[in-house]
Parts: sequence; C-alpha cells; structure tokens
Amino acid sequence: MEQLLQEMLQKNYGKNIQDASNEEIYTALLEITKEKMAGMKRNEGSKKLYYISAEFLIGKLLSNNLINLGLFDETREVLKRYDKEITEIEEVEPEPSLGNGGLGRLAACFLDSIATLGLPGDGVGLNYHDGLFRQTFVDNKQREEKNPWITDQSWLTKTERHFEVPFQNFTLTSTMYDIDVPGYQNGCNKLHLFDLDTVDESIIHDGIQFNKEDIRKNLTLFLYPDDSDEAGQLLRIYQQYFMVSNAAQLILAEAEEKGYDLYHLYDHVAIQINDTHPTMVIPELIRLLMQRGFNMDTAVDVVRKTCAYTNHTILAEALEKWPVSYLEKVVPHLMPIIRDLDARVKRDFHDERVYIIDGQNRVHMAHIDIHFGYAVNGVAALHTEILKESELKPFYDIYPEKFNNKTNGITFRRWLVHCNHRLSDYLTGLIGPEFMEDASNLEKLLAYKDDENVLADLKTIKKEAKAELKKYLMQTQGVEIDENSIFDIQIKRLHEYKRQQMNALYAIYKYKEIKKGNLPKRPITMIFGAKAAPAYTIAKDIIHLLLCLQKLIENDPAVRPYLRIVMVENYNVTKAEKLIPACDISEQISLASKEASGTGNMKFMLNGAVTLGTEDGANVEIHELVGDDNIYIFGAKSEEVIRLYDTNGYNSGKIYDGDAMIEELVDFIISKDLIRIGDPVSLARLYKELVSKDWFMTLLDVKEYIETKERMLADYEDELSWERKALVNIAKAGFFSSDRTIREYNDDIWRL
Ligand code: Z15
Repeated sequence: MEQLLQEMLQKNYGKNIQDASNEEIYTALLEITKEKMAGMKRNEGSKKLYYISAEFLIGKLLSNNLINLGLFDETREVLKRYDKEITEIEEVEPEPSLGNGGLGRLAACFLDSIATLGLPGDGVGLNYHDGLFRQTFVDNKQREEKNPWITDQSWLTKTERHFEVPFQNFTLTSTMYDIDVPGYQNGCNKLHLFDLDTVDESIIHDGIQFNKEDIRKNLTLFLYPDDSDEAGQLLRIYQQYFMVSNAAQLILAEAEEKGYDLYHLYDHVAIQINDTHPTMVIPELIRLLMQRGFNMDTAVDVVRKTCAYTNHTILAEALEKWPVSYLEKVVPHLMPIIRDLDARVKRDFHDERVYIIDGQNRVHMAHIDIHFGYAVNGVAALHTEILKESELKPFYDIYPEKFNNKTNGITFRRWLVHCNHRLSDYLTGLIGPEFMEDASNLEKLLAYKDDENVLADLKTIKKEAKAELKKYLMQTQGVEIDENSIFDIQIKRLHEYKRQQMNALYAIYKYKEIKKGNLPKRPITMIFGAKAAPAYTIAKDIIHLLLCLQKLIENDPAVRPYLRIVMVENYNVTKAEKLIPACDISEQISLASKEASGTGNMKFMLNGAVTLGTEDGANVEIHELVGDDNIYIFGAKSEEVIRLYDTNGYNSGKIYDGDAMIEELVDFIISKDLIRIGDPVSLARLYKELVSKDWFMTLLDVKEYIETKERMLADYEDELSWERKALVNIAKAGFFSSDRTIREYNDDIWRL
C-alpha cells in the first residue's frame, strides 16, 4: 500500500506522502481502491438479484471498502508512519445523501452482505444530486439546505448504458452510474444509480426551493421532494417511473445479453421491491415483455414469478396510493396495464379491500405487489404477525404461502469493526476472530459474564468512546459534555410514532425535579439526532421543543451540571458511527405496533448499550434474546394499541385532565420559561396536538416510561451488573447480522 500510495501521489500531484494534504491522500486512496475493485472478481451465477430501492444510505465508503478488501489495517499503519490518522483522512470524504433512515440504511447493509456471501446481486436506484436536505438549526428551528455530495473524484463511475424512458409528453434519456460493492473477502457487486444529464442544480434557490414542473432539470435533484401539493406528487411519480423503467430495461438487457429465454426470466432473475416506491416495475416489465411479443397472460405470469415485495410499515399515510388521474398525467402508457391487473383482481375476488383501484379512483401500490409478486415479507417477527393478522389479513387469507418474515439485520463490518475498532479488536483478542465470519460466535463472550476484569475492560472501552464523542461534539458543534455522565441517545427520523416528544416530556420531568432540589446521582446527557420532513409541521414543532429545552438548560446554572440536552445537527450515517459506540441507554420508544423493526436498536445493542424500549418491532426479539434482566421494557403492548385504535378508545384529553403530573409536564411546553425562548405558535400547536389528539398515544405510556428510565438510571450505579447487561447485549447481537438476514432471503425468496 505504501508504494501504491507514493506512486499515486507522485502521478497526481508530484508529491510524497509526507507533503500531501489530507484531500490529496483521500483522493489517491479513492483511486487506488477503485482500481482494486475494478480488478476484483464479480459474483456470478445463473440467477441474479436486483434490489430496487428509492434509498441507499451507504455512508462514507473509503474505510468500509478498505475493510472488505482486507487493506484497512495496512493502510492505517502506513498513514501512521507519516503521522497521519485515517480518521482525519476520512473527514474529507463527503457522505452520499441517498437515503433518509432505516429503509435506506437497510438496503446498504444488504448490499454489503449480499456481496460478502458471494451472491450475484446489484442495487438499482437514483443518483440524487442533493439527496436528502442538509439540516441546520437557526433560531431553534430546523432549516433545510441543499446537500450536494457529488465531487469530481467520487465512487461513481459513469457507464455507457443509456435507456429511453417514455413519459406522457416527452422521452428522457438516462445515464447509468455505478458504485462498486466489494464483499468482505469475497467478490464484487454493483450499485447502479440512474441519472439524467440535463438535471440542473442551479435551479435550486432559498434553501431547497425549485420549480417542481421542470422535470428535465429537477428529476434527480432531491430524494423525497416535498409532496404536499399536486406538483410534488407528480414529481414523485416521475422519479419512481424513471427509476423502475431503467431498472426493468437493465434487467432485460442483461438477460438478453446472456442469451436467457425471457419466458423463463424467473430462473435467472429475482427482483426485490423495497417498499412500494418501486412498484411500477411490475406493470413496466409487463409492458416491455409485451413489446417483445408476450401476450398479457404470459407476461403477468412471468413477472409474478420474478418479483417479491418487502413491506416496511403499517402506517397508512406511508402506504402509497396514487390517484389514477396523476398516473394518467405522467405514465398513461402504464394505465391500460394497471386497469387490466385491476380487472383480474376484481374478476377473481369480491372484496373491495384487496382491489388495486379503489372506489375513489386511487391505485394501491402495495396491492399490486401482493397480487402480482410471489413473496411478501415483513421486517421483524411482530411486524409480520401484524401484517398477517390485521393490516394485510384479507391478502393473507388469499395467499398464505406468499407471506414470510425476514427480521432485519445490520452489517457488522460497518457497525462494529469500522465504527468501534477498540471493541472489535478487544473481542478478537478475547474470543478469537471467528465472529467476523459467523456472528453467532459472539456468544462465546457469555463465558466472561462474571469475569470482573472483562467487565472492567468493557467499561473502559465505553469510556473511551464517550471521550471521543465529547471531543467530536466540541469540534463540530462547540458543545462541551461530561464524559462521566450517562449518555442517553435517541437518533432516528423524526416522527410522532417514534415519540421523541415523550422523551422531551422526560427532560421536562427531570428539569423540574432538579429545580426542586432532587438531584440525580450522576449527570445525564440526553442526545438527539433527527431530521423532520420539510412539510411535516408537528415533527418540526418537536425539534423546536427539543432545541428550546436545550437552550433553557444551557442557560440555567442550577440545572446544567446535572442535565444536558444536545441535538446533533444534520444527523447522518457518519454521525451515527460516532454516537452509537458511546451510548449507555438506547432509546427505542415507539408506540407498540408502529415501528416495523428498527435497526438502530440492533446497532446500539451490538456496541454494548442497554435498550429502553416498548415491545415493538425487533425490540421484541432483542428482549427474547437477552432476557428480562438485560433490557428495560415498558408501555402498552401492540394488541392493546390495536384494540384502542379499533374501538376509538384512546382519549388523551382525559388522561391529561385526570393526572396532575402529566398535566404539569405537558403544560410546561407553553410555560413562560419556554415561550420566552421559542416560537409561541409552534409550541402551542404541539401542546394542542398532545392534549386534543395525540394519535401515537404519548400520554398513555409517559408515566411508565419515566418510572422505567428512573429505575434504569439507578441501576447504572451498580457498575458490575450494568456492564454484565452490556456484555450480554453484545454477546446476543449475532442474530442481527445482516449476513443471517440475507441467507434467509436467499433460502426462502431469491434462491440464487
Ligand atoms: C423507512 O425508513 C422505514 C419504513 C418506511 O415505510 C419508510 Cl418510507 C422508510 C423503516 C421502518 O420505519 C423501520 O422500522 C425499519 O427498521 C426500516 O424501515 C427497515 O426495514
């Protein structure tokens, strides 16, 4: 590596390693790594997977690619010899902004595991120039700015593939860009990102505003452009169709180049539809096969045997339903096919709950996937049960054989080896390196659960991670935190169902206790990271509340030594990698039944944090694995929540009126203390939402939440028993390796 790096720096800049800047070293390493990957063997086979997704939240790639190529340690050593830290070189790399949260990060973990298992499988998505917005805080509010990440030298390689994508009034020509995905000690796959040459970043003004109608210029500018108006929704349909038409044309081109018989496409291709965003690939493939001479029945049959669908949510507002009139405007050539599919369903089933086009002339995208795919999976055991027994029950009754569970997972290469090399090196020394190949070997750690030296070592490792996070927050945001405090962390998309507002009520509770003189044994640092969708008003109000509380405490010398709130700006993968190793308390407090799985919960556990959570998503499976002693569970169970929704039995106003403590906490949102700092309109709106609606039942669980958290903080003081909990969590995390998840997808769905 030393010689390669010297040569590259000489060639590019006429410099030696010692004289080169971090930027120059980064660029040289990028080029070296790209060349290595170009020379790698590709994962091959007679059947290939295409994972189509609107999001791929891949994070920075340099370190992870080096790890998977087996070059990381060597590179780090070489740089050390010249007094350079690889972590500082990494700072130069921009983080691609191609996703929002769990669904996009899951897709990225899956690509890593698919390549690592040696399976032929490529990702297909869009090359958003500005991705999701970059978040800043101004006047205690979120502001959105554009987030350009594509630089001259990047992981993208422009290819010679172009496709014509027809729309109602014009045709666009795409360009395909590729990012290599190297497996850990295995072959390479690719992530294909489609783009449009005419896209024009200069049309963006005032943050993230742009003309939504100018499709040639705006198509691949942003992920999730604001769709609160018709133009925004039409743009989403333009994006989705552009993505899937390119995907379908690529799939058929590759199949034809290999000489496969398209009548047996399903023997050579599996298509995974990640949530409903890529659903139009089904009618598009049918259309393209019919262009090649298939009749409709045969095209439907072939496509049905090729496509599988993953459901990631039961939230009604996230299940896409496009008005027929919108689809007519953007992709009229798909409508005859969609109508035909709808007619088939209406012919065979007499239950309007399973129709594709409903009585209000809306097309239910998930219904297309379920009828015209061969597999439907949920992403955690509880989630899949809820799909089968309630949300998608009418479909489960028709197609029981299609439904299956695939509990999510995370790649340990990024979420342990890379982000927490201290812990991973320590584990290697203690239990051997086999856990890197087969994560279930982490259970060997259980042999040390009463070994006080090991428990003390784990504590030291956590302490060092906390000190590092402290340094990072100082450098990036100028806030100073106390590494001897308890780090209590909630990082995830901002959404009412995830209940950051409940955590805010805890902060208010603690603030008031401290004011009363009830000081905590040890200071608490509450850390949040979250972006709110630009048009999601209440989510932004919750951010505002958190930032106002942060300010209030900062300026109160009586409280500040005992309680801090830090809202991390522009939360992303890079920040997650710094926050997760430093965490003591992992906040997973969604309303039971609403979080399909969660994957942050798995990352925290793997890094020795203890979960404070509801019986929701994969928390249920974490609970089963670690046992009652090593997790803190509270709150209403999913059956009760579902019953409350079904019977209209929840009334937050009644809880508020009947409980003096809850009333006091909620009232604080509109107290003089906060109004003085914040925006009275925003705070009052949030207050009103909680007392008059509270759709996600914050007030139902808040008291038990506060009690449980207090118990947890007290338990933290028993050092050995706390570290034992951390150890058990690490030891039991092996199940959540995405290598396990991908093996299951392959065994049950793809059969590559
Ligand atoms: C998203 O990140 C998730 C679901 C969605 O429907 C969309 Cl649009 C985005 C998340 C779930 O909320 C989370 O529980 C799950 O772990 C993740 O997908 C991956 O399955």
